Amino acid sequence: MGTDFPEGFRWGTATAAHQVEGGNWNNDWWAWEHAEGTPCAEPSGDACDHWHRFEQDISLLAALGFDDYRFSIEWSRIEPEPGEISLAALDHYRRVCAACLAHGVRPVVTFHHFTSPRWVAQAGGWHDASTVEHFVRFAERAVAHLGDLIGAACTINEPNVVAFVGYQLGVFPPGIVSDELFRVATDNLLAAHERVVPVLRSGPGEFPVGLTLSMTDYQPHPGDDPAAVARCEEARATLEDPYLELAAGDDFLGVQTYSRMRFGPEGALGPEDDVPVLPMGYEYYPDSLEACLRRAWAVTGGQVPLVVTENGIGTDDDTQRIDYLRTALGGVLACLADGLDVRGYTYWSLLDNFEWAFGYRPRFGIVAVDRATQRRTVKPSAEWLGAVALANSLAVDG
Ligand code: GCO
Repeated sequence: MGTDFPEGFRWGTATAAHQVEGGNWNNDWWAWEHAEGTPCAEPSGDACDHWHRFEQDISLLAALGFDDYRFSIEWSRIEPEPGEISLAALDHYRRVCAACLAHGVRPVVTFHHFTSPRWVAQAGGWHDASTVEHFVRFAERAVAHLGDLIGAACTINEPNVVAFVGYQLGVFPPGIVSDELFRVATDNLLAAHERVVPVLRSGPGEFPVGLTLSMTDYQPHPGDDPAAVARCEEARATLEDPYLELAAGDDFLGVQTYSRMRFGPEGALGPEDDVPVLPMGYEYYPDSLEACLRRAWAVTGGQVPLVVTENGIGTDDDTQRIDYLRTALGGVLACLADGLDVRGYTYWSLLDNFEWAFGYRPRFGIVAVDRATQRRTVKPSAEWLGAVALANSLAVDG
């Protein structure tokens, strides 16, 4: 297996509005962070002040060697009240797209990345069908204003996580634990994606459209135990397959993978002895990316181009980050060598940022942020990954 990626393979890095912009007070996550008994470690606050510093950050990622910048637009800024559109917010995101293009970077725009306006949450959120209609209307308005500058569009980020963590674990808003509402929310998220794809394809502008799916390398232990195998299959059938089936009609499928999860006959098993555990609580397991790319390819029948729209590691050990990346990217090369159509790799994240309920503790960034001063510091992993991007090859290691 070679070390070179195919001609045209794209290299990107990613953020999400609520995790980096700061001051997103009008959405369900800000309310969740300040709610009585919240599971959140801390509030997002000013985050990385990316709302004001986006130009500097885009200039930095371009200088490092990245082709793509994946970011999300914040619904609660664009539509602060039902039907009330902020042209100032839309113009802000036009400036973000324009800054990308001015630096030779393709803007990859996510239309929903975990957060919804307070008024949407108060109207029922994803377990109310009205949210589908509201999201379609929002997407129509946003693409009308931004479409001519968009390079690629992700409809909804990890809809399976929005449903599972919000309605089965109760750790994300609305913090409900209900099998029935989990199913309703899942159906609404699937419907929202299906309805918004043609909306985004209608332009203005012409760009590929897809969803980004959280995928996990589910492993039965022991490997041949029927009950353990059944638990893995149940997790895939519930959390991944409905989205993979829907993606069959899309221009790409965004695969977002970080680690594995082991199931024994009785249920989920914790980290395996002697396998490092990361601040997120899951194992250091970079081989998971190849496994999930192969599964996505198989389930979609090899008909949908794949893009790694998130992969990375929350760690304070930047050498460990480079080791993780080297193995994960080796897995991408193995997939390419076997004919899988993988179009690009986007590292999560450009900046150390607000990691949802975990707060700022897990550091996924290749660029450190001093949140007292907002000073950015490029980590060695940023230089390394940027060199891989510029060479389009893992051979940078010599
Ligand atoms: C997710 C989200 C990101 C996370 C990242 C690290 O996958 O949960 O897309 O917002 O920050 O994955 O956990």
